[in-house]
Amino acid sequence: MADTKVFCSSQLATITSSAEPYGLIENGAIVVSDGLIKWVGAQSSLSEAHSALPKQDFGDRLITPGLIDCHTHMVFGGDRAEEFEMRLNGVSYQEIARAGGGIMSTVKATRRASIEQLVDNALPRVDAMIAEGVCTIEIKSGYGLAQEAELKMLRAARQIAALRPIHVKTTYLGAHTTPPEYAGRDGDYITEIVIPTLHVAHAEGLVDCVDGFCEGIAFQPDQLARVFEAAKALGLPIKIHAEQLSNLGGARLAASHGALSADHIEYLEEDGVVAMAEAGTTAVLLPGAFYTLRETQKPPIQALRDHGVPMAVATDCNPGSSPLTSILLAMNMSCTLFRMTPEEALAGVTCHAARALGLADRGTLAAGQRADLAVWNVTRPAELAYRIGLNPLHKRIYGGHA
Ligand code: DI6
Ligand code: FE
Repeated sequence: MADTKVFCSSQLATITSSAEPYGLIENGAIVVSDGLIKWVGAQSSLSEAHSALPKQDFGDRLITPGLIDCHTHMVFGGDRAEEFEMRLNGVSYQEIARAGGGIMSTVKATRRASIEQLVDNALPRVDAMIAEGVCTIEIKSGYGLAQEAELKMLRAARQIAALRPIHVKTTYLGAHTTPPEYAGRDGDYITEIVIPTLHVAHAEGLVDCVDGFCEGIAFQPDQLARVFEAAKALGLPIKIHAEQLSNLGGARLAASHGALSADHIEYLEEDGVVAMAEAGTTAVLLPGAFYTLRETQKPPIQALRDHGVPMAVATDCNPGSSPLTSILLAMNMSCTLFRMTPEEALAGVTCHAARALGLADRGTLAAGQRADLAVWNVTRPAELAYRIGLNPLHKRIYGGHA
């Protein structure tokens, strides 16, 4: 029992389904051995052997699972602050896009950047996440839109995992939008770039999941279906950006392919919710993009609840529609803008975020889970979603290491 210890505190939010909200355990203890949780319960129920172990008592604090940001585009070149300023000085988004700005300006900057620059630019964002107790992040490609540039983004994401104590799950988003060299030839872009690049990236071990943007300004469902078939042939899970600006039936399509998640979904209707429920597809809600784009159509939270679709919450960290690196602010926004409860918000960045990434080994405090924990200076779990702009993290415990 060399590397076995006990963490104690006055409250554990286990995020397991128990009679208590948040799966709360008062005066709780977590026995950790070799990076895994061995036992969770009340301190008064610790076995004699466990009671004799080294103990770290966090006193009057709250322990939650380490947080998970299950949807980010944190690797990219340049930034879009200038466009933000232009828009607020009266230039329209369309005018900016016609002048080569918008998402294409990020594609240009990403293609120009070296892998070292991409990593260096992303690390402060990753560090901001770590400072808020995040232990797992997803990072998408999708600003390269050409083979080498997409591979560069995915390699940068893998390098980040080697440079920081954080788990990184990579998602290949070659089907983010069609680059200018394929203008008007979306189908050819999928055939000639998206699918061949997926094969090369997969062969290099760079892809954990495959995503696509289903939208009038991006790809149609039948085009993404080809990408999903290619992913399935490689044994890779899929997810989708769907129903963000309009309803093209993207979530239904993704559910029919057994997608892990459908993300954004402001314009999702009941049939799509039902399809997701039947397929076990998680809803990923991205209030940072809703806020930045000043969207008014809210995702169908009540229908998702009624049909038992698990709801995750993420930052969507990207330079255009969600320049957000705070998972705590995403939680707050999910409550204030979408009317989720603080309990749903916390489940959304822990157990349901894990589910959106296909990870069964994290996201709750339970025996067998990874010992990724966050210790907070708060007296009740609702404070995590309630505060705006205060970081109450006391300590992050990653793989059992405080
Ligand atoms: N939805 C979004 O909101 C971002 N990508 C996507 O599929 C936009 C990305 C950008 O504007 O750079
Ligand atoms: Fe996104």
